Amino acid sequence: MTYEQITATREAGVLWLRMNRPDKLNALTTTMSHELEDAVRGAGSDDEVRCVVLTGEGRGFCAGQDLAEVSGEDRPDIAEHLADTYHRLVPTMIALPKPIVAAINGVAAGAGLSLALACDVRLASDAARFTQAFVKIGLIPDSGGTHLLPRVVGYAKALELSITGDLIDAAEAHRIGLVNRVIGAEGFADEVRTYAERLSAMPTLAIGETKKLMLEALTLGLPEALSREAAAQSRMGKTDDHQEGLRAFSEKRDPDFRGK
Ligand code: T3D
Repeated sequence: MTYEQITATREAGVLWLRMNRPDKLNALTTTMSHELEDAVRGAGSDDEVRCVVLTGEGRGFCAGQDLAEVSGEDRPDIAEHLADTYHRLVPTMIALPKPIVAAINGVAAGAGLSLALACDVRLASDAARFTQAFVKIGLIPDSGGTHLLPRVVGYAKALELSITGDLIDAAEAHRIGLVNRVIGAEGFADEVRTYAERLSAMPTLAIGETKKLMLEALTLGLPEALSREAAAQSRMGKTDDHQEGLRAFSEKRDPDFRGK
């Protein structure tokens, strides 16, 4: 699929989505948001895709909403703009029944940070920086920023980052649990590829179910969580990948999972 403001490239089982407005640190326009939504949605229904990587071209990951697009007298009401953009994209990313990895190559600000938070794993280059930039322009964290950040780093740190807008580096982001791993900028692309390829060779259906169950369990009591686990495990027990996992174990070899 060809897009204007992102590139989408499939390499083996990994779909690479690159936000592609490097001169503006990949600031998000409505077009880019719609293109990302389309690509992520497509990945969900494409059996060949078993992992998605979201990253940025150039020195930025994503500087958040393109402020030029939402400045001026004829700007739409912000709620309408959010409904048309991030409120479609972020839930689509979270509901993707496959792993999605944020490869944070540079600065992630505002809605750009929210996109990283909507991914399942965050790998950061040591050149990455992070800011809940919203407050610096008199706004509140949107695009899921009030919901996702406290779940990832805890309430106190999330609130502090959100009311100060402080820019933190990759080491601090790792210390507070905002990113899973920090990788030297030089080897970043290779390490992300290795990580994504590893995920793409895993039992994709089980990963999709795990994402869904864990998210649901955040608001469930134990009995209901156990009941949903049982229903999901019953489905997983009927998959080819489960049979392959059992065979591989007994034959003392690595499993060859197919995502089915
Ligand atoms: O209406 C609605 O929907 C509201 C929704 C809001 C959601 C949000 O995301 S609000 C938050 C929006 N983002 C920001 O406020 C961040 C603004 N950018 C910055 O604070 C800084 O650029 C960074 C800290 C991210 C990076 O700083 P630095 O020094 O590394 O880069 P720079 O020199 O500031 O930026 C490089 C270029 O990117 C520059 O363009 P130029 O002057 O070379 O032509 C800069 O203007 C442009 N750029 C950076 N961020 C944005 C942007 N252009 C448009 N929108 C941006 N968000």
